[in-house]
Amino acid sequence: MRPATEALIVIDVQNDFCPGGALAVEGGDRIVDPINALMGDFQVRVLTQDWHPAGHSSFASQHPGHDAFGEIEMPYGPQVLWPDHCVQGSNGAAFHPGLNTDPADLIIRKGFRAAIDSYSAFFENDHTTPTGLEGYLRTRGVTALTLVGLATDFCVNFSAVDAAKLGFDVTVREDLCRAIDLNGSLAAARDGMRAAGVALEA
Ligand code: VGL
Ligand code: ZN
Repeated sequence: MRPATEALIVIDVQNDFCPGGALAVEGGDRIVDPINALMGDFQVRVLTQDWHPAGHSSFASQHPGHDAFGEIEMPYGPQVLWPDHCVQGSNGAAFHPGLNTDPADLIIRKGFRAAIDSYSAFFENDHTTPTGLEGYLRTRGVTALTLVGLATDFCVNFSAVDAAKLGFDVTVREDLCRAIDLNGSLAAARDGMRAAGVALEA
């Protein structure tokens, strides 16, 4: 058993990011069972849930003339446009049915503000609006994080880099993540995580 100073953060293991979902990540469902098993090793377990209102500004459907997986400039910087996904209350936003959510101490939702996306579990895409997760972990005395989930190159990556910048000791278990890999985004994410001091383990 890991000490109480270590938390497992399970990122966005939701139907829409699994095969058959709106923004399916290849093999996304294959990480579910081993993540369930890994939860047994940690005393502190947090799940995140991508949780967008219908018509969210990250959806390509809201930007006439723009296609999904293209990029636009938002007031807070560049934003990839996505197919409609993880709409609050939809089956796509639900956790994968095989994920054991009972051991979770905290489920944190993100991306619920219509005008701003939130890849990271710590900050929205303006890199300044906090989600509150930092305070939760610090007040529980957590100093080290292991991250798993979907997708490696977006929400896992942004969460890992933010956590490292905040001073947490961060490990990403790449074998328990799967990537979208858009125009080299996986390689860039791996470089960025390493540069931020994140340990990549397979
Ligand atoms: C994610 C794209 C859009 C993720 C969430 O969980 O990696 N990616 N929303
Ligand atoms: Zn999203």
